[in-house]
Amino acid sequence: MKITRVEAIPFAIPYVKPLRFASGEVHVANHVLVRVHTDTGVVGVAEAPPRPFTYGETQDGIITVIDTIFAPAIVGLTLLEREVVASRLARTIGNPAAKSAVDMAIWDALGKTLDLPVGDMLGGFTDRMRVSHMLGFAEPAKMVAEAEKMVDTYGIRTFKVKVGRHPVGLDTAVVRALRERFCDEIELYVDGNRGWTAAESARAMKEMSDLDLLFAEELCDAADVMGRRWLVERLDVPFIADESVPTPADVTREILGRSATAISIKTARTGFTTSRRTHHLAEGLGIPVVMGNQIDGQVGTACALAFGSAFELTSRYAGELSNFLDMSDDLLTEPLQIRDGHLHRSTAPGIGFEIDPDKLERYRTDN
Ligand code: MUC
Ligand code: MG
Repeated sequence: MKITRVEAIPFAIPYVKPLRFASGEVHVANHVLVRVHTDTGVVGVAEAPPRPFTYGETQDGIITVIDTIFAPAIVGLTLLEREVVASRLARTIGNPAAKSAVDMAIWDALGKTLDLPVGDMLGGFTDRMRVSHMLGFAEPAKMVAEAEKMVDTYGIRTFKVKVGRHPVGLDTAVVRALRERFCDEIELYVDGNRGWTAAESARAMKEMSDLDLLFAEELCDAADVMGRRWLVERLDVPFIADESVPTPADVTREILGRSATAISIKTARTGFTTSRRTHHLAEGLGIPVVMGNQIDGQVGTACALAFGSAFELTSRYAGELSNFLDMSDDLLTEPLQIRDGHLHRSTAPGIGFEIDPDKLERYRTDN
């Protein structure tokens, strides 16, 4: 059960439809596949998506920090020493996606070694999650057409609408068009990725007060400390902190400081080990949790599904598990299938996916 080697492999898979939002846009999945090798021949796998606009990480940076700092720090430890791994990784500041991929690959290797699914090892609450689809910036008619396709093809009935543009009417028109088209057939919430000021957010939310929104997420920057408190106090829906809560300490600060009333857990930035801490903290604080998406590929989505389905609190709301649908291809031997609006987690040992060696060969960029 000893870790013998950690590999960080860059790959690039283009998006068919780029995702655009207030803090950036993604055209190509330039991710890093992380493989943790062990002395028994078992290999654990996970992926790290670089998100410079959210955490400052780049593809090259993720590979370098894993190759030069994380791998030497953990080679020789066993798969059971996950808290030792966490403590050694924590000596380096930041780098959440790189740390998380290493952590989840270790869990994958442990599950494969023990012949157990990671979702069961983490909590085993359910075997499925409802799926929420993220609608990136486009014309209202295009966003409605995309939602129609998601409802008809995949049975998805929860949508997170990206907002944060100027004038705010650009976005409120989209949300209104969606509500008018689907009436109470769908759940709707909005995510501003810090694009608006607190005052703009308040105005937009007032304009949408008759549209039955489920949540509002990160509409303005948490650095606008008093502005955000002022906004959150005025809202009559939970305000989700996403990029402002990359660590459990951030969750405590934002929630006790009243700048948020709900959180997004993303396994891409807190892995399984820290996501578990964040989950327990959220349970103790009594706040809603939504499983978020870091614009993950299918490997990352399988990780979010394994974690989200493990607990009651993380599987209560639909999880954001469909961004991979916008990619032109992926790395798995058996693609994830969304049916009737749900993703079912695999019962295979580990996180529950296999990498197709031909696909990895085609998309890796280091050969
Ligand atoms: C989201 O929920 O914000 C876009 C930026 C990011 O950090 O994550 C995605 C989705
Ligand atoms: Mg968000």
